[in-house]
Amino acid sequence: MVKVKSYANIAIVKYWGKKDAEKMIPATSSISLTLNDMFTETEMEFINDEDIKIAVEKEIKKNRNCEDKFLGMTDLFYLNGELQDSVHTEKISKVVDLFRENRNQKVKISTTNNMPTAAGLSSSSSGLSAVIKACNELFEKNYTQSELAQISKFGSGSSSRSFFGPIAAWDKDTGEIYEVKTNLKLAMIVLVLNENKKKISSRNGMELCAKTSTYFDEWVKQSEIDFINMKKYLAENDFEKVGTLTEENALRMHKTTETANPPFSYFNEKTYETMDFIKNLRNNGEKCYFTMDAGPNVKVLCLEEDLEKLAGIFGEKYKIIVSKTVKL
Ligand code: 2P0
Repeated sequence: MVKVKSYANIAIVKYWGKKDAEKMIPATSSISLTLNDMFTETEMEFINDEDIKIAVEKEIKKNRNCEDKFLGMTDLFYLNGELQDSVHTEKISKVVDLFRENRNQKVKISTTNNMPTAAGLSSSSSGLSAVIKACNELFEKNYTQSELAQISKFGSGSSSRSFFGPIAAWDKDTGEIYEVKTNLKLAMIVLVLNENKKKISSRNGMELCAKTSTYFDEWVKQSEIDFINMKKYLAENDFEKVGTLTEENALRMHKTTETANPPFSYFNEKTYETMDFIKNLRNNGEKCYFTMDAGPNVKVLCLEEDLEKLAGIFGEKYKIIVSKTVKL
């Protein structure tokens, strides 16, 4: 059995749209923070048909009338202790296929997230990258971090950035995934406004925006400038400019949802209130900036030195996850 740990990442320049879905070429280059306190732990081992039969029978006994959900399972996938149905398992099986020689090499994967799953808290980035790391060990491939990142993007684009930290970039033109250097010690506070699963997955959301948003071409053009500038501001250790651009880039990404057909939004009322709250704090001298992904939750970008103080302020009003970045 192998056991691995992988970290979630949150983008400060967003990946939103695919130029070529088959080759996994993103429409936009992206930059993210890899977070020390938002992670997935994954165990993986080889199993046989009998193991699958026993596990499925146990599940059916526990929960009658669910036989159909577990038909044709070829691997076992447990998420936070619960056996996942064949549809969810198949998604992970396809990722394992990138490593195994044939489907007779069956595996049991047990994964635990220390954060809510699929609420736009980037559990897919840590989850997928953890499966890739586990496969690398179980199938004894010895791939480098760069090679693993390149494989991981086929599981989920954002997961590829979790192989580098504290800051990672994914370049749309060269395809490279690499560490970005800065002397800034960045950190994040996730404000958990809603723990429910998101209504529109990132994959479907970005596809709809790329196909129908009247703002999409402009988003792609501006994002190219944002990517260059963000790298410059990080190299210059200019936190104010990094923060300001983080907010601007996030709002531009979300503008593509408002201008899609049909239009949609990942935000709720609390998201808007929270953005205002953060702006007010800033007007009062606090160094903090917001960003949002494919869900209503707000992530606060700050400096590590202000983490404790800001956690105190946000903790009074919100359920929070506080995280430094991790050096990989
Ligand atoms: C990001 N997101 O850069 C952006 C911002 C969400 C909003 O990458 O289709 O789950 O598997 O490549 O990686 C989430 O997208 O999508 C994401 P696929 P993924 O973090």
